[in-house]
Amino acid sequence: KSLKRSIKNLDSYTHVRGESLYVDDVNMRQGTFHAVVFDSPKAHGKIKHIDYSKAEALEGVIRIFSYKDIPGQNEIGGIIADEPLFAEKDVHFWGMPIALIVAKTEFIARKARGLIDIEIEDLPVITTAKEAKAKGSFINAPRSFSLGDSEKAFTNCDYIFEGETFSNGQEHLYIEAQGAYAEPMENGNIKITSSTQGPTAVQKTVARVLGVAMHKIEVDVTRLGGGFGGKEDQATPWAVMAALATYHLNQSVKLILNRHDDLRMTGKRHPYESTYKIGLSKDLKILAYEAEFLQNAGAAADLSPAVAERTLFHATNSYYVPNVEVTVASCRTNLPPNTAFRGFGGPQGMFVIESAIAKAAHEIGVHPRAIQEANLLDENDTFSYGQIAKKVEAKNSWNSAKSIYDLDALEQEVKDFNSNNSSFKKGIALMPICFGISFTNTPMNHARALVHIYLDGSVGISTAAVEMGQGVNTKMMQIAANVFSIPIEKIKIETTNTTRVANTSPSAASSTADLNGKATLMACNALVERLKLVASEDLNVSEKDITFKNEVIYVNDKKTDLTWTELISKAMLKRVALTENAHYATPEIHFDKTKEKGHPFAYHVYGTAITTVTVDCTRGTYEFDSVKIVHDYGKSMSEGIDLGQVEGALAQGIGWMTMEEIAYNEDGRLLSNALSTYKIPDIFSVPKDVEVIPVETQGHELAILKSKAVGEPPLMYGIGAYFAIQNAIKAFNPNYDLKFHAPMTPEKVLMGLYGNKK
Ligand code: LUZ
Ligand code: MOS
Repeated sequence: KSLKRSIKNLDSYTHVRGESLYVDDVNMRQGTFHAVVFDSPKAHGKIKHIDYSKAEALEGVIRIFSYKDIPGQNEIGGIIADEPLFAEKDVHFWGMPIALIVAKTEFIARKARGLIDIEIEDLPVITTAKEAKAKGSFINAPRSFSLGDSEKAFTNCDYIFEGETFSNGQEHLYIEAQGAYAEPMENGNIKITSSTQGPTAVQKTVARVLGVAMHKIEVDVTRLGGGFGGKEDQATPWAVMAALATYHLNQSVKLILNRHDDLRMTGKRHPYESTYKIGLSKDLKILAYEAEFLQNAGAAADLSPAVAERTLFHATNSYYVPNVEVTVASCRTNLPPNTAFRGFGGPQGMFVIESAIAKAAHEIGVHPRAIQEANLLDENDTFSYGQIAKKVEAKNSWNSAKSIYDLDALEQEVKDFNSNNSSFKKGIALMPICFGISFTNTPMNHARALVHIYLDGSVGISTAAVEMGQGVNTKMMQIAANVFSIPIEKIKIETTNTTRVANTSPSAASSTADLNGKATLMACNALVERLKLVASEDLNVSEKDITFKNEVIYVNDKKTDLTWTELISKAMLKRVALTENAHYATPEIHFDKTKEKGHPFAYHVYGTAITTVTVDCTRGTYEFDSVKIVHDYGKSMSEGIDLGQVEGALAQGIGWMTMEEIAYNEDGRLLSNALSTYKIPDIFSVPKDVEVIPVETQGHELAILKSKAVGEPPLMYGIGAYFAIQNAIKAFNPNYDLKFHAPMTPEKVLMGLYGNKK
């Protein structure tokens, strides 16, 4: 059987015609109401008084809902129950929802919001993780991973360096803002169309807040206009609010945040303030590494403890370090609860060890890549969390990148350019990555698929996979088309719906195609086995000799007259089930949180990026000349889609490291609250040349069809952008006192070029 690997993302056809359906495109019932959220205008305080009377009196306002209208629990926290849907007595962040205004039109609801009077008594505001730590304000107890004995190892080091780093948050900026549409069904049942990565999370939380059983709540998702982690947990409150209004009013309610509301009310990637201590031998081996990560969790736990955990898992990136002691603390502040964002704490951890390496290289007087290269992971090395590294591609991808792209020549070009130019300088940096694939919370690694073959031979597939632009639906179709050997046009991926596939994990952790794809594969294989039995009776041959090829049944590789469609008809007449439900749970993985040891990841994804940048030393601006990547796809099942994931993730990673600057003032108000003050990479700021070459690997049995997970790992290639710029600054200002404070905006480049001298 041959898989068509060069396939395009099939969603692109309806995208370019403007026909793809999002929440805002749902056909509305007559009389649908529209809702707007009233949120806190202070980051921390006691609510003294709220006067809704003027808003309620506005013509067209139906009703305003607050915590008093919640029939079940006023609680939406997932990992920790510490987050109310609506504020009760106090507010904990600027943008915290207080009430929902429901009106005949969105315009009226918005106008009513401006008529609400609120009086808040100010309480002290914490905006940084360091302040939170100083005040003992934490989400939960800190966690540590350790390997060997770092304290002892430091006594044997020839070099020891310590320092601090900061990496800022990042706004998800999905094109489709958060939103949901709730409809009343019979008997108090509610159907919700939601822009969520986690339909079950929405269903469970709606049931909890309304105090009803989960079976009364149906959640349906066609696709998202982007998620990036921002809709793993934080799509839930808006769906719950719409459902609450529907519950009371017995009418459909639409709630879609506009961009300003979305930016202000939702959490982002976690900013981290960290300290490190790195110890090396004369031959540049990292003998010991310690780090303390202070995670700015915001005002509620959300997914922060899980994000923090992943920071520890990736604290040593793709290096083997024999003695490690790393600790992370989730610090409670008065920012909107920060949440999942592509990489999920991994990038923040990797930035710190790359900073430590850059610092060590600068002080010792070698190129950072000498240290990177001397410490790359090998087969059978141990990660600090106990997993033994297998099928390691760290050195393979590194060496391939060096030779395929002729690193010596690239470095020589940079050197020559720098000796011939005084007001422009080039910098080059290598960035190896190693990212663990699986939800770090082992029980979440499962999925189901429900596959129907209809009596005309067409196929419908339901899974938990949420299509958010990553092309997972196309991958599911490829899997079924390959197993059944029928054209992709005969396969439809149904919406993601909690009544067809229940109790699901969110589409996250780069694992959606692996988990749901494996379940789909199992269901399709079971159907094929059943159909072979029917064919063997019909053709009077052994089922072992039967294969399916291009919609025709073959016996011992010889074509028969029996077609796929006829076989399905025959199976129907024989009363054979043409539906299969399969369950997949990743084998082999386990983790013991009491020991912080185990085998949490199905496998790891590797790769290396070479980034070259030119810095304008008059203006502090920069342009990326090229990013040249060798990436470990395993055996990519959809080359175009996977390349798109690498390119998109790279741009997003570069944005985080260089230009995307989240700013809150000391009162906790978001200053970067519009696209005029928050810049993401556009066509003018992405690298002029991006090359991605697959490293030759065999893939992994636990990856779907040996095609490795691709969603998150390549984001971390973007970290190379920071260090490429830093190397260019060093070429201009050799006395530059290295700072590790991302993003590297042009302002910071200028300070590096002309200030910060030792
Ligand atoms: N979400 C989650 C994730 O709940 N657990 C994870 O381990 C994870 N990893 C990456 C992205 N999202
Ligand atoms: Mo995610 S950061 O929702 O995989």
